[in-house]
Amino acid sequence: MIRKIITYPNPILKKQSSDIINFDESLWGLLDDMFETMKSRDGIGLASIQIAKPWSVFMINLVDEEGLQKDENLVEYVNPKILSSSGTTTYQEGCLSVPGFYEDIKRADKIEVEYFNRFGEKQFENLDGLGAIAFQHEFDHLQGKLFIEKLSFLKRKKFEKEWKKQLKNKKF
Ligand code: QAP
Ligand code: CO
Repeated sequence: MIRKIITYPNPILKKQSSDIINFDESLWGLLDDMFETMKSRDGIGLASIQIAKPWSVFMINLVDEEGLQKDENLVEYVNPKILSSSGTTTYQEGCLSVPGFYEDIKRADKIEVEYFNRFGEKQFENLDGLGAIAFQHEFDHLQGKLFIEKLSFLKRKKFEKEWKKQLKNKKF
């Protein structure tokens, strides 16, 4: 089922997500809905809180070398943790909860992570490039943080101005 994606400044987006305890049908149903919802909006990443469920879950579906987004490249992250990070990189980020706004964000370049898959099996991954950026962006959602909170004071002002204008135009 396609769910509604909540958008800034909905206060739900500021909630802390809680760890999954039972890897059962309720988790699988959530993950399936998230995938359907993310695909319907051409997203590459989605956290559970964006469909108003404060569970420690997100997914990432990057495009391959040919620029194709394939279902089999979907990775579901349950109860994720960042074990270590190094380097810095900058990327023009966007977010389905802040539609139409993109800005350069600085993050770690390489990360080592652990998480559980939907069956409760523990996994480890080393991420770099867009994978590392997407993981950190989604991980922030679990702490109730949006990428716009990482902007400089001036860039944040620019965002708030653009956002107000957009709201008035009733695009969303
Ligand atoms: C998070 O973002 C991310 O504004 C996922 O109008 C960000 O899927 C991962 C989207 C940066 C890696 C790098 C945004 C779609 C999708 C929009 C997304 C929009 C339509 C954002
Ligand atoms: Co986001």
